[in-house]
Amino acid sequence: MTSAAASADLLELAHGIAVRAGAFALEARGHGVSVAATKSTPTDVVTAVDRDTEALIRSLILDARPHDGIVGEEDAAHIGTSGLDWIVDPIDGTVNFLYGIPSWAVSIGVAERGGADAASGPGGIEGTTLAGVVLNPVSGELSEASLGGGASSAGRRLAVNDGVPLHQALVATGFGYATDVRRRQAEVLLGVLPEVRDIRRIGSAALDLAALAAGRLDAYYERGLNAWDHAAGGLIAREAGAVVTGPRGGRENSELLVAAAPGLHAELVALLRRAGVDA
Ligand code: LIP
Repeated sequence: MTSAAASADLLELAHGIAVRAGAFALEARGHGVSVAATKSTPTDVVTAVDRDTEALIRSLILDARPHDGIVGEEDAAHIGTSGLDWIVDPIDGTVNFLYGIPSWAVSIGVAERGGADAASGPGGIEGTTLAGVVLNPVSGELSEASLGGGASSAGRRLAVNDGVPLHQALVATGFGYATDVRRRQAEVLLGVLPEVRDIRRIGSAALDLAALAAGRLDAYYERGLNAWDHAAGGLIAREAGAVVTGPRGGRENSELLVAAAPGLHAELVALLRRAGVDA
């Protein structure tokens, strides 16, 4: 296992790369943005800025750490030999980015392959996340964490809201792109919405998890995420005191992610199970 000092060094590198990538994406957006291609559905879009920003992030990572691996949303996996993988979403909240809604993020996580946490399933982290950065380039808010080092933003320690009962909870969620998945997610929402304070759909898992860590949300759940959506934000939320789980209380993956302070997490898992989710 990598030492805390090494995790702190990885975090410092991820922080600097995220700042440079965020400035690049923000500047590029100022010149206009258009859809370069679609992926799983006609509404699952990618822009040239997504691709160019990921290319910049990849080059900065490999310049600094040429033997590391990279798993990114917009390009093929780069296989490394160091045992460390960088898990990158250059623009999380792509639709918000496309529409000019100021809620999108550069998300960069670093995970150590293997170990007890290795098995997480599709859309999960193959190993243990050591460092994570989530930057909203529009607001400038950067949230970050290293394993065991706590979570912070602008030097302020982050902590989830504790002691919030389910019926008082502000809960964020999100929806996939495929019609059948969205219909099922809406059915689950019918069981959740009447039982909580309210729902927020921000459009970026990374920003949802950073907001949870900062106490601007009480809980977050979503189904259908990719590893790059939640790698960094999941560590930030955990280091801020959240319990983060996936299906049947295991590790989060593409099937499910549930995150909240301990007491609320248990209540939300029970509610999701009543709504038919294998939480
Ligand atoms: C987004 C996720 C978000 C989800 C959106 C989308 P992308 O990732 O961060 O939580 O609800 O549908 O998948 O596609 O913008 O990188």
